[in-house]
Amino acid sequence: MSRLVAVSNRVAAPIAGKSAGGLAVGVLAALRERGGVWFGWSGKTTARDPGDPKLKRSGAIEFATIDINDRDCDRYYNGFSNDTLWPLLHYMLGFFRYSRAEYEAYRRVNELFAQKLKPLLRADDLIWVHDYHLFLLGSALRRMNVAQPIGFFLHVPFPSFNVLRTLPGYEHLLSALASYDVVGFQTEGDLESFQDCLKQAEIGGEVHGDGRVTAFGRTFRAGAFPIGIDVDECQTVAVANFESRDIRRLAHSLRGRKFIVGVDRLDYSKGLELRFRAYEALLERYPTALGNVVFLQIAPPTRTGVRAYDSIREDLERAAGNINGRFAEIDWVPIRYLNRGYPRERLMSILRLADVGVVTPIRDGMNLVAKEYVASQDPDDPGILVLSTLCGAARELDAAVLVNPYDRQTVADGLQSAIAMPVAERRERYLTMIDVLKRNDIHHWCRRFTDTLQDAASGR
Ligand code: GDG
Repeated sequence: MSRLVAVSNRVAAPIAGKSAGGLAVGVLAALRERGGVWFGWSGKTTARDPGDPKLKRSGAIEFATIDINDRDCDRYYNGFSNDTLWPLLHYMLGFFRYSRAEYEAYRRVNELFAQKLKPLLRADDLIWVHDYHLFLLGSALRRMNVAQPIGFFLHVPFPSFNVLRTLPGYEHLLSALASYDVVGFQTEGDLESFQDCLKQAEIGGEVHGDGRVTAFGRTFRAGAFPIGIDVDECQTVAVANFESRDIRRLAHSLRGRKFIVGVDRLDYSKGLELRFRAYEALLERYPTALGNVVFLQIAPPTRTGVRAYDSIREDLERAAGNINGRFAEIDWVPIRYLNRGYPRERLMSILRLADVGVVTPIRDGMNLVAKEYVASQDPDDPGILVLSTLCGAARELDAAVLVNPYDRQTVADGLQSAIAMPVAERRERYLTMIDVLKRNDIHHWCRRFTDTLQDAASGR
């Protein structure tokens, strides 16, 4: 079997359970099974030449990390990746900014990744590039005559052409994608958007019926590969920590009240303020909820230093303060808002404890928390998932209570119906969803992508 070389902007620290972020969780689980190399940025910057990658082995995974040049790092990461591409790909043009200097830095960092990765490669490697920070890596590697199979997986949505063309030079991104042997998306909808972009007159691409597309003089595969989770790991961890002191303390503090939980990186795409307002609507519309429901939102900060992320933190603190000020009693606080990360084991047990998992992004490629919430439940007395129709996971988890996150009344009604749902219906919905999760777990996702990549490259 070929060696798998995964490449992403950041690599997870080789310590289990420390990472907050879907890409890291997914790639780590995939590499744990198969072994291989994980190449990416160390998180540090340097004023000098970054030198050779630092290598560190942990079990079956070899971590290879490089520093990035001072002058490019901020423009590449906070700038083009997170202030330009992230809002663009999430259809959130209100946050979109563009600077050519930032794009140039992005291009140079993609070149740097290629230069530093190339010497580590073996002839029979499969290279799997992850996410929007590295759209240009495949083309940079090809220019350096790297002939190994290279696949690309986009963890976030792919927008429609009318949104994509907001980006000056969007053609360069599309043409860079044509350097890969396989380009993978989370959902059929994202795939269709991509195919539609290629078919535009100015691109002149062609979509063949067999999963192949032709554009920019190259024929390659494009497909939907919805990412899964490690269902067994999730269940095991959730159960193993359920009796820990922390979880018992949490359970005790609830005093038999219904418990709603949300876990999201602090990101404007996750719809947190709307969610808080929907919870407020629940308290307004359903007097039985007053004093009888607790909502815990865990939101570890990410991308601190990017303007939009600093202000969302303030907005949320204000909203939580408002709602608590309005409804709290001396022995009950409606929202517990925790602005920090937790170890994975604790998180999975908290999910298991919750009667309702609320996952209401306003746009999300997939959303692993939705899947983890379902997987962590007790099959005899499962909680129920309230899920946004605007995330990729809604396609597979259509037995959840589906809501449009922009409509606070609908979300409030969804929360209430989840709280009041009889156990027989909860079990039925759980069985439907757990079955989907087991059939398309993280191992299946990894195998499907790498098999397609191997196959595409051998037919090249
Ligand atoms: C991107 C796409 C796509 C969260 N807080 C903590 C923590 N987490 C873990 C969760 C989950 C992961 O981070 C978050 O994954 P999501 O999928 O929900 O969201 P993104 O980070 O935006 O992920 C997304 C994903 O990539 C995979 O393709 O689904 O659409 O945006 O696993 O449990 N983990 C720990 N402490 C925390 O406080 N340890």
